[in-house]
Amino acid sequence: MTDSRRRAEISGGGFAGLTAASALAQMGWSVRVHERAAELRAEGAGIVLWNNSLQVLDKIGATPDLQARSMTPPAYETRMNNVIQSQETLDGIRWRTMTRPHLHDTLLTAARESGVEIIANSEVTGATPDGTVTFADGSSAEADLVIGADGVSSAVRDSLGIPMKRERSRDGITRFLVPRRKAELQALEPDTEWDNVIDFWNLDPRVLRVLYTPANDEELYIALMSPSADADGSRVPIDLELWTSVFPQLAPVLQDAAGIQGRYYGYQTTRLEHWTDGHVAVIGDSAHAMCPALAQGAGTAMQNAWTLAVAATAALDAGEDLPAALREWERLERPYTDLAQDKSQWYADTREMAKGNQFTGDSVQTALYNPTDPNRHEVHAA
Ligand code: FAD
Ligand code: 3HM
Repeated sequence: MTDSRRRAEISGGGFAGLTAASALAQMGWSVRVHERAAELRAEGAGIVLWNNSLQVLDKIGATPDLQARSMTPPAYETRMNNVIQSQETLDGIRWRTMTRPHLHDTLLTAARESGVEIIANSEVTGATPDGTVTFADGSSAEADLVIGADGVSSAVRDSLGIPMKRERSRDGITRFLVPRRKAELQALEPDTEWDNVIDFWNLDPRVLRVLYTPANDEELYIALMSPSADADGSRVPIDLELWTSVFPQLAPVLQDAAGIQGRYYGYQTTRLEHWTDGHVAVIGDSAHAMCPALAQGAGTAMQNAWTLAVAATAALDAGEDLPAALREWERLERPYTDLAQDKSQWYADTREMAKGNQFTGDSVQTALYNPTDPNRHEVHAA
């Protein structure tokens, strides 16, 4: 029997690709995800998600799984030279911290349970606007919708020749997952609430920052920031003596980090002239890699994955032209992502987050967005 369902071919089994896959499969599509790597797993350490992506996880049925191994810290605390600048309790804002492997496992489970076919060792080499996707083994496939969710070096995006601008910032970060060691930290600084996210900044005499983010009861995400021009600050494995001399209160967890190779990641922003071409759309880092200041790269990837699935399904249900519907999707949705990108880049360039009390106004607009609300464009003018 032939499969009469709509077909989607997705390049990339990261947060964007798996979210789009689950959404489309649940809307009745036949979906294949092609992942270049031999195994489906997440690189990196910890992650923060906000209302915009948590709403999408609700819709694809992944929330119970996610909740089981994630947390909402009591506050986002900012310190300068170890002096508290602010403790933002983020009242009324839904947010959660977790490890990246846990988020990825959660999305993989949702995709498998939704009937998505996930193919590892399958490298996409490109796509054409008519909905053809080509693979490294020389084969090709046709689809109603092709999604490029293949990250910052996207083959789908590059094969379409979409003009792109890339900007690099002066700072960057090395990320680690280490044991919490709460009792040891408490012994060093008994008055500290070690369940908080704590953003430890030092700007003078040297720019070094540790973003301390509990991910669950056992695991801690720490991100060590320094300018790329600072050879010792950006060295991997980390220079333990340097980091403990500036952050002695974090010595036990810095010691664990020093035992991990790590990779220094320079902040960058990429902007595309357009996100769609015919039957092809790009989402996530493929379309809009951003600085991590507002912790919205994956969040906007998942938000765009959901709204793309809804827009494509609605267009085909109504017998409308899909390429036109994809262009309209970009027009309506892109401003929310552009805002997060611009603001994150501004924070990365100015280091203004060090002042504390930054999660207000424009900085939380994307976090508060609800991509699953049919009236969202009236409620949240971008
Ligand atoms: P990726 O995660 O890069 O996934 C792309 C997938 O495609 C990979 O599995 C890759 O193997 C596969 N692939 C690539 N090429 C091909 C091909 N040709 N064929 C088939 N498969 C292919 N975001 C947040 O929301 N919150 C945070 O707290 C946060 N913190 C961050 C901290 C740092 C330091 C950094 C650097 C980023 C952070 N981000 C955060 C951003 C977030 O990590 C990314 O935006 C997100 O991972 C992008 O997901 P993606 O699925 O688009 O791309
Ligand atoms: C969660 C998070 N927030 C901010 C940064 C940053 O500014 O580098 C990184 C993060 O993982």
